[in-house]
Order: sequence, then C-alpha cells, then structure tokens
Amino acid sequence: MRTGKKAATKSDKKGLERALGAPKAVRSSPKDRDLARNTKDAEGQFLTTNQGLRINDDQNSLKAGERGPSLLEDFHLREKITHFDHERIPERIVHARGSAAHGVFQVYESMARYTRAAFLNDPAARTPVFVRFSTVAGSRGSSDLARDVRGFAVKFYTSEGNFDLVGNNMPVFFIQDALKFPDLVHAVKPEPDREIPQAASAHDTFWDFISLMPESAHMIMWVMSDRAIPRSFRMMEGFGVHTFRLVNEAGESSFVKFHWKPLLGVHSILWDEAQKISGLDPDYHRRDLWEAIDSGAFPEWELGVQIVPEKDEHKFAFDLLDPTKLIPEEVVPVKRVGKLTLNRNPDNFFAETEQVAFHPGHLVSGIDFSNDPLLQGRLFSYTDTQLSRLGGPNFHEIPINRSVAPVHNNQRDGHMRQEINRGTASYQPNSVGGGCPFQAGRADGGFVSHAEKIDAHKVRGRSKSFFDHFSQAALFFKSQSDVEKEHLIQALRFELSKVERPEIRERMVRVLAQVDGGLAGRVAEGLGIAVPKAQNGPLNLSVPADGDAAAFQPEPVRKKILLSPALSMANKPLKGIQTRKVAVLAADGVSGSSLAAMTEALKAAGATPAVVSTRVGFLKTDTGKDIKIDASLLNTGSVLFDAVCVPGGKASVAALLAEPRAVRFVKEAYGHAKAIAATGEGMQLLSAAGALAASKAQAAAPAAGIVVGEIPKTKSVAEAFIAAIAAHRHWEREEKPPTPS
Ligand code: HDE
Repeated sequence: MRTGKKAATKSDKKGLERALGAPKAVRSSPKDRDLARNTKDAEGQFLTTNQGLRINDDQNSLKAGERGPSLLEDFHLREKITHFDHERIPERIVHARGSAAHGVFQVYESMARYTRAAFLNDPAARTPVFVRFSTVAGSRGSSDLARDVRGFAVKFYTSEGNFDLVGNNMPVFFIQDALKFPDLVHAVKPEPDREIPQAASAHDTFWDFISLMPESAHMIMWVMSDRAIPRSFRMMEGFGVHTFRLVNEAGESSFVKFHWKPLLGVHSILWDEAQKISGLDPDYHRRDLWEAIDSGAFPEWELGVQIVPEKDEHKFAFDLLDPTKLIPEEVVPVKRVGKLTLNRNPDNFFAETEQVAFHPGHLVSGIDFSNDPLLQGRLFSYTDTQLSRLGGPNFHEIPINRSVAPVHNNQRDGHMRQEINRGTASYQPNSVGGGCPFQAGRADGGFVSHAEKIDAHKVRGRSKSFFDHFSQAALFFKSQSDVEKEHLIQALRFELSKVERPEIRERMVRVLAQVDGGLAGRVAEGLGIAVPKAQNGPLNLSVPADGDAAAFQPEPVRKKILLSPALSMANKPLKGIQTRKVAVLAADGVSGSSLAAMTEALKAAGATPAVVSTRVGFLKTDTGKDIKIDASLLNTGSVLFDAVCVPGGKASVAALLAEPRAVRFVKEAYGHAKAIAATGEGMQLLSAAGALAASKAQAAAPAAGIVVGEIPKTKSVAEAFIAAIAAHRHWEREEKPPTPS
C-alpha cells in the first residue's frame, strides 16, 4: 500500500538519523530555518486528502448554491473536521506538561567491569537519545514555573534495544511503596470538587496527605527547596532515584544509583520570580530549551554512577531499597562515566514529545532492577498507562518509540498495527518458520535476569530498615547554605499559608519539628501558630493498619547526621555565562560605543544580550546608528533575564528615567540579587532604582554584583559584569524576606 510504504521509509530514515547521532549546529538565519522547518515534508507537494486525492479548493465547503446549505457529500470537509475532532489524546495522568529534545550519549571509557550493556562498553558508540523534561502535577497547558518535581526521562536507542532511564531532578521520592502513588497524586492534583488549584501543591489535600505520611519528610525538603524552581532544564541535575543493578559478563552484580550532572552548573530562580514568570512567559523552560538548541548551544550532562558492591548492601545507615533515601556523595562518590548532548529539537511536538512512551522496565542486558518496592510497582504502571493514552498495544511502533535494534517476535495485530507480518509462523516453537525467531542465549546478548536468591514469606508489610524518615531530611536541611535554608522556610510558609484547615498546618509543623526544631519554629512563626518544641517521641499520625500502628509508623529512628555539602547548590561549581540572558536597557540617544562594546563582550562570553526599550522597532544611537529592539518594557520583565545593564547616553537614560517600568525593572533585578551594570549616565537609573547610592563617593563602592564605570571604561565594566553574572546571584544583597518588589 502506498501510504504504508511511505511511512516505513520515513521512519527508517528517522532511525538512521538517530543512529548517526548529532547533526551539525544550525547556524543559518532564523528566516531560513523557519522555511526549512516549515516546508520539510511538503515542499513542492500538492494538498491531498488522507487517501492521496489532490484537493482543488481548501477554502470553501461544498454547497447547494453559493448561499445554500452544505452538502453531506463533501468528503473533504468531513475528513478534515473528523480528524480535527480527534486531534487530542488523553494527557499523561502525571508529567503531562513536558518538553523534549533529541541527542546523543557516549561513554568515556568501557564500564565492562560492572556491566555488559553494549552502549556502556564501547567509548566509540554514539547512542541516539530522546529526552523529555516535565513538571508532575500540572496539566499540559500549565505553567513551567510551578513549584514541583521535574521529570528527567531519557530514552537510549541502543544497539541492543531501548533503555529508558525515567528519573527526576530530585534523588528521592515522596513514598516508599507504589501502593501509595494514586493517593499521593490524588492529593496533589486540583481538589476534586472545584478543580483548584492548577499545578500547585499549596492546598489542603496535598498537605493533609503529607502531614500524615512522615516518610515524605525528606522529599518535602527537596520540593520546598529552590531545586523545585530550576532556572532551566539545562541547569538541573537528574537522578534515577531507585537503586538499580549493573551486571557484568560474568554475571556479577553491583548496585548503582544513576545521576545526571549538567555542565552549565546547577541553578534555580526565586519563588517571587517563578510567580511572575508564570504570567509573563509560562513557556519559559520550554522556550529556553528550544532556543538554546536552535542556536547551537547544545545542553550537556555527564552521566554519573554511584556503585556499591553487592557485598556492601547492608553497610549503610539506611536501606538501599528505600526510595526516600539517597547515598550521600561524600560516602560513595559519583563517578562521571559519559556525556549526554541534546542537539536537535523535535520536528513535531505531538508526534515526538507527546507520543513518546517511557518505561522504567525498558532495560538492556547488563542493567537490572533492585527490589525497591516503588520501582517494582512502576514496572506495571507504564505499559498500562500507554494502553489508554496511546490507544492500544502497538505504541512501540510509533516512530519515536521504535527500537533501532530489529524487533522480531510473535506479537500480532491490535489497534493501529503498522507492521505487515508475513508468513504463517506466529507462534513458538514452530517448524513452519524454521523455528524463527530464535531465543537468544546469554552469549548472543539474550537478557537474563540476575539470579537473586529469594526465600521469603509472602507478606503485606514494610521492612523496619525503611523506618527512619527524618535523618536524611535533617541532613538535607542542615547541609543547605543560610540563603537556601531561608528560601526553604519561606516556601513552607507560603505553601502552608494557603492551607485553609488549621489542624493540617499544625500537624505539618509538628512533622517539621521532627526534622529540625529551628525550621519548625520559623515556619510556625510565619503561620502565626505556636512554636512546637523539637519532638523526639512517636508522631502517632498514621491510620492504624489492623491495630499494628507501631509497625506501620514507629518511633523515629535517629541516625548520626553528618553534613553533605553536595546537597547544596551553593557548593556546585560555577560554569561561566554561556546562554545567560542579559537585558540591555536603552532608548534613542544611547551611547552607541558603550552599547556595542558591552553587547560584543557579552556575546564573546557566550551570553545572549537583548535590547529592551520603551517600545519595539529600532532605536537610534547617539551617532545615528539604527539598533534593533528585541523587547519592550511592556512585553517583557526583569524576571526573564539573568542580568541587566544600562549603557550611558543622556537622552536614552532620560527616557528610561521617565518610564516607571524601567526603574522597576532595575529595582526588581536588584532585589532578586542579579548582576547589574551601568556606564556613564546609566548609573542614574541604578540610583533611581535604589541599586546604587546617589552620592558619587558611595557609588564608588557599589554593592556586590553591581558594576559601574564611565563610558570609555565599558570594556573593563563588561569584564567585571561577566564575572558577576557567572556568580549567578549575589545573595548578600537579597532582602529578607527575599521578594522585595
Ligand atoms: Fe512515574 N509515571 N510513576 N515516576 N514518571 C508516569 O507514565 C508511576 C515515579 C516519571 O516524560 C506515567 O507515560 C507510578 C518515580 C517520569 O513521558 C505513569 C509510580 C519517578 C515520567 C507513572 C511513579 C517517576 C513519569 C504517566 C510509583 C522518578 C514522565 C505517563 C510507583 C524516578 C515520563 C506515563 C515522560 C510518568 C506512574 C513514580 C518518573 C502513570 C505508578 C519514583 C519522569 O505510568
């Protein structure tokens, strides 16, 4: 069949493209890129129906006379509208809002000592990948800036089949047992009576559930930290969360935790910014990822592994199978073993980002599961959800989900089957097909489950080794910088202040007291409730399970708490200003030389400067040169930029001073502790915004991250400005509470 043949050829090409890996950076003009993108499939083609019939008129439906009724016979109208009526599929029950990109993964050196997985054994192998980032709670159309966990799902199209590493940007999870997942998700989703609030955990049902589930204490520390509001997908870590197994050629197994370490550093924004960005640009993260890849600034992460020999399984103060625990990097260092580069945007959001189907059970030989009860439950869920989301059992045939390794089995038919299976052998063993397809022995790469010895009673229960819910929560809180602790306290105050039932707030503060007395006290203060004493006694919060409350919710076990500097973003190395966005505030009469020197220096350092003015169009410099304006003070805001600079020029600065939005722009950037620079008269705008003392003497020693100088000194101002942007934020001048504007 013609259409069938065409589809197969196209997807073969896709597979090949993926197999070949990284295409070159696209450097042509935006207009050329647009045209190339938009005409990709249709250049020189006639418009047709889905049956291939050429359409003669796509503007008018078929009518009985020009002013008469439409005719049912109009097959083109019916086909077009029927297709449109069915253009939506159910959104993901969780992780509905996502953005994705293609890329490539390459291991630095063979990991054969630990795993037989081919893509981790051959440093020459460039494995194509598709990576989808997501928020968890919100619907498809919700803001990117919700305070939420971010999904970090990677599909490796390896030569031995697809391997999906379906992780998050936080290394632990809310619950220990898959059985509680529907409860968690029901609690966080909009409340069922009013469908409020969207993409937010700040409401009664979420905190009701959390306050009754002490095992979520550690995850709550992460979600209330700035990790839940990343600056960019490109600047967040990723984690496999569960402990997995690596298995080598000899069948020896080690435990492993997977990490992704971003080469741009780990950075977040402030909650005040997040709320404002949700209004100004709810697609902020999606746009950021797309634009970076489109401009050739390919995001990169290193794959890290923490490997624990099987014999050391029980040497930790916690259970390796408990997904509410992490292995501190100071205890087992993260070894960086390979690099992931995202280098191509999807061609079609629906076909790729929406239809991609991840599954933690998509494994390759050399990687295996642990008995983490959360992971075990996930193994069932992901196929099940695709059956309703993607409409049937053949979702693996959708191009984005296809393995590049050949697929041969006796599965047949079903909704939307693409493959035309030939012959009569659809069973095994068979003789009519020569016994094909054959089972693969271990030597042929056949997957053999790790032969773990299990000899146990069948129980519905939880190991006591899972019962310490607070030591790692405390470890996390104590390991944060003072600024991070303050943000976490403010986040808890914000969230719990939105809870309407006082008893839920109080119960939650009592849970926090188990983590850290000081933390609980500060949160309680913000809620206007009594400051609880740090408690070490049993919480007794749980719903008893057949009178066995003690086993279900035991006394908190306190383990020795060390500090883990790796848990603080403040201790992550700074990585320059690559792809950072800098607003250049300017109007007619701006100093052309200062503007040019500043923007050139920023571009040379890899940043993206954008001219922001009182209107759109073009502005004229003091020497009459036309400069394109990228955004107006009306359609953008300081929260969309990492830094601000104000080049001198008398008329330009006078115009900005007369525009309250310009003053607010700088004031807000100052309050958000961003780097700010000014040359010549530009300093006046900083003074008007309270970012620089008005007196000359005081202005000579500006606050941290503020860089000023006269116009001829623009080059050295730019150098210091670049260093200030690289520091990400200058917290010492962040007002307390940190949202001043
Ligand atoms: Fe998921 N999860 N999950 N999850 N998850 C889904 O699968 C589920 C969990 C994660 O970009 C769903 O295709 C259960 C942990 C990501 O397409 C669903 C449990 C972690 C994504 C599902 C968990 C994740 C999902 C919804 C507890 C981090 C988005 C749509 C047992 C390690 C993947 C879909 C994408 C998506 C179930 C817990 C990560 C319903 C039952 C822990 C990144 O199958």
